[in-house]
Amino acid sequence: MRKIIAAGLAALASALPAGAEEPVLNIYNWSDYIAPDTIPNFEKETGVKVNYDVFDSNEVVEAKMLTGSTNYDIVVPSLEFMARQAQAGVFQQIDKTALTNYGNLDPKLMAIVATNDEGNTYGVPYMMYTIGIGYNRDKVAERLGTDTVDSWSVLFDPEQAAKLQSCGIALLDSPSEITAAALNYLGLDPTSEKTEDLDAAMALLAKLRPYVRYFHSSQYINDLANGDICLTVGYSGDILQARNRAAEAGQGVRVAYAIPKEGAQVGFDMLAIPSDAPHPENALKFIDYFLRPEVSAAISDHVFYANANTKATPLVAAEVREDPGIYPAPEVMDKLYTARPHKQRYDRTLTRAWTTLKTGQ
Ligand code: N2P
Repeated sequence: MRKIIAAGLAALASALPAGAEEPVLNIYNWSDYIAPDTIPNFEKETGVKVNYDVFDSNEVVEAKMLTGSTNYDIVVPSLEFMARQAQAGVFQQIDKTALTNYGNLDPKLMAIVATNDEGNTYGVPYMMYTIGIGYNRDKVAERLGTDTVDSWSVLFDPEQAAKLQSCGIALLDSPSEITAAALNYLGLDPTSEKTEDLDAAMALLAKLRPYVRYFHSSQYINDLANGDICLTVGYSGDILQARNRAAEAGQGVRVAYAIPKEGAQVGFDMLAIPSDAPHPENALKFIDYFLRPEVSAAISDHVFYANANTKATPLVAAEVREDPGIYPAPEVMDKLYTARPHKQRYDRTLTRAWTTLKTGQ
């Protein structure tokens, strides 16, 4: 039996044109980050079978990528993480000549991306996000006397955080992003790697720590939607998905998203192809498919994140395109900061400090 299968496979392999890839594509993307028909439509059109895995943390992806041999063809790290991994040789250069829709990308956003990926060499922007505050309007109003949050002080002022403890505060399990928010609140450079700045950020977070129910980077979507927590630091679109789920459930839970007035992080998640990807041609095929305006627009409509495709913008549903939490106004954009790739040594120190913060030891 095994021999027959082997012979069959050999016949199949020789039937494929020389150099052609088997029709398979292995994608590793963030959870809650794609439209339901994106993959099925691609499979139908190309005959390529997609294996789709998800994650919710850059740190987890980075550990895997640096170990190598992941078998993935497309991974979607955030830009500053992709940049670091690219320096370590993890990704191959994007063959832009294979991407007929590359010209749809917004030159202004591509210039911002290029500050961390010189020449836009290693990645194609998938979606843009901000990191802000998601909250339950009524539970916050009961405790703080207003149903509108506009400042990081709801967290970083221990008196306010203490009042919200009973209804549940969550934080992203993301050392880089939460520390940057703390640095920014303190008026320090959110990309600082100075020891004294990290100490100050950790001291601020330590004051908040007793009031935090959990650290997790995706669970808050359901918890906010169900009213099980009342405040989280999270990713823009995920919080807006929570708002949407809450509205659909019709139980009267009102969720809102705030980009606080002190500023917040803006970032890009990047489609990147590992150096050892088994199916790099199929990866490019998928990226080019994604760059079609209607494909990018359908994803934005579903996940509430902005894409970087100018031709897609008019196709995005008005309620999404006009939501300032998804496509921030220019004056808000001016207050946002981007992250930079960490140096190895800082990264180790940060990871240690983060573990200490979470476990209290
Ligand atoms: C998707 C989260 C993507 C934004 N759930 C964070 N990179």
